[in-house]
Amino acid sequence: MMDMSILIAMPNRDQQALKNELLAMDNGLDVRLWPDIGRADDIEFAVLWQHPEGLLGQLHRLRVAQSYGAGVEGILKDRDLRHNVHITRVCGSALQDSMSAYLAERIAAHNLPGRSIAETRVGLLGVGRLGLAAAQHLQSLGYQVTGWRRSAGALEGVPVMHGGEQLFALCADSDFVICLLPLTPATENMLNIHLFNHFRPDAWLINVGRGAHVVENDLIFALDNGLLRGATLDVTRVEPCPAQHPFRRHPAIESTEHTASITDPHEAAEVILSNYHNLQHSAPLLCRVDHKRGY
Ligand code: NDP
Ligand code: OXD
Repeated sequence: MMDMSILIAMPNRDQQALKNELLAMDNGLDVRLWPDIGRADDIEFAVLWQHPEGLLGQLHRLRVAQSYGAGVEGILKDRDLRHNVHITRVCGSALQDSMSAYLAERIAAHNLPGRSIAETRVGLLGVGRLGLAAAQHLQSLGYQVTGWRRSAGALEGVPVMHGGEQLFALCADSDFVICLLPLTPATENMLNIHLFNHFRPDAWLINVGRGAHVVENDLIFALDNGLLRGATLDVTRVEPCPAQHPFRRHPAIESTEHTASITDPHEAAEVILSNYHNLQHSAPLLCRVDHKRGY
């Protein structure tokens, strides 16, 4: 069997650290770091995060585009992505645990004095790998958690709702609304004035999905007009959020710098290596993404 090359193209992340992790697991790998991609036709597997424009168009033999994070919108929006390229992403306990801990911390920091944990209702939009783990963690701490998802199916141990009407009902009934959705055409701009109109005035929004889930002016209007109490934003449309942005000086907005859950290079390397071997053996890939669904 021919070995293939792995390209790491993530200009804003520590490419070398990931290469070191991969080589520590298998020192026979041919791992290339962007921009030194060598012969493009050797590359069948690419690890991408905010990858440079035009790169995918050069990789004619690419078979797997592996995101270095949980989100894949940066890969899917690339017009050079071919439909026969498998998309995979990082998933695992390090990513989940860090997200769950972040959410528990921010909820505790912003809960109302006198409201007990057992009385506190959390509405979690998106109960996939990260959302379900967070829901279970928050439940274990004693919070009342209800999830909201695309499909109608139930989830073991966590009550779930779905569909537009139920989304409004869930927000109307939640002290904290958390967005842990992937960014897709269906979820973009979903945190808008129509939704904020259904929030409780003392509700707190936590957005850890993507900045483009939020209609920014709608959020500011909603906060200024008492439709909700405040918001924690880990993600913004432009990152880092510019110093002059109105979110920066809004008294009811707390910002964190996309740090809710940061990919652990070791966990990422384990997924990448498994997928690299699975690809060679025509075995099912881990943490696959559906092109059409967008997540
Ligand atoms: P998953 O793909 O595992 O789960 C996605 C969830 O969102 C599923 O429950 C899915 O529903 C639901 N969903 C998708 N589309 C819709 C829709 N149109 N309406 C209702 N529900 C929908 O994703 P992960 O849990 O792994 O990650 C979620 C996102 O978290 C990532 O895409 C990324 O944007 C963000 N993230 C942020 C980080 C940070 O540090 N801020 C770190 C890591 C990720 P169903 O169950 O029915 O399929
Ligand atoms: C991710 C992220 O998608 O860090 O993993 O946002």
